[in-house]
Amino acid sequence: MEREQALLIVKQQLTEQRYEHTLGVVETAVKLANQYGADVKKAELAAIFHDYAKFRPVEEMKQIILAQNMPNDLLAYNSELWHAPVGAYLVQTEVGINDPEVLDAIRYHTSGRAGMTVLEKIIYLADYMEPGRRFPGVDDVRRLAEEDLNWALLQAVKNTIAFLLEKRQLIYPDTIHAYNSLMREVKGEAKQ
Ligand code: DGI
Ligand code: FE
Ligand code: FE
Repeated sequence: MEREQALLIVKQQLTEQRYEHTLGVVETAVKLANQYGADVKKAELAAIFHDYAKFRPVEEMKQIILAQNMPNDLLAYNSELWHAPVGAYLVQTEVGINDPEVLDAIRYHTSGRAGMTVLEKIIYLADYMEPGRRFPGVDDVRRLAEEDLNWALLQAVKNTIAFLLEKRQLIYPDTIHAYNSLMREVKGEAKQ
């Protein structure tokens, strides 16, 4: 699917502000894909659609998680997590995108997971550090991203976990698994 057509489709699903965020994620993801040798077209498509389900009603997302046999432990954690797997499903069924790598990048863009692909890492990181994001620590992550994808992502995941701890929120296990897996990667140990 062409960029302009994809952007028109997603624009209808989002607020103006969320659409601007999406354009920032696209710009950042394309840059990271060029830098780290990922498929630029896939990065662009995943970035365009990563928040496709962001504004679906919680009840609709819940029904999709149950009906599609998604990990139902999701329902025991923050509903902020749900738009990612539900988005992957809706982008496939409503938009007709079938590339499993693109769909996985959307599916894991919020939680992360163990053994993330380069494309998944790029989308997580682009979502975290696009130019419109302004929170403490984001500039450190932007600097790290110029040098090393894994270190930048590790810092972003660490900041996210610290933020959740500070707010006394639950932490979804895949986020912890992402952290452990990246830590093993940067330490040069076997991936797990
Ligand atoms: O959709 P966005 O706002 O662009 O960003 P996102 O998809 O990364 O959603 C982030 C929100 O999800 C963020 O405010 C933190 C929240 N969240 C809640 N529980 C968890 C979580 N994020 C992670 N990584 N893990 C959690 O367990
Ligand atoms: Fe999101
Ligand atoms: Fe986002």
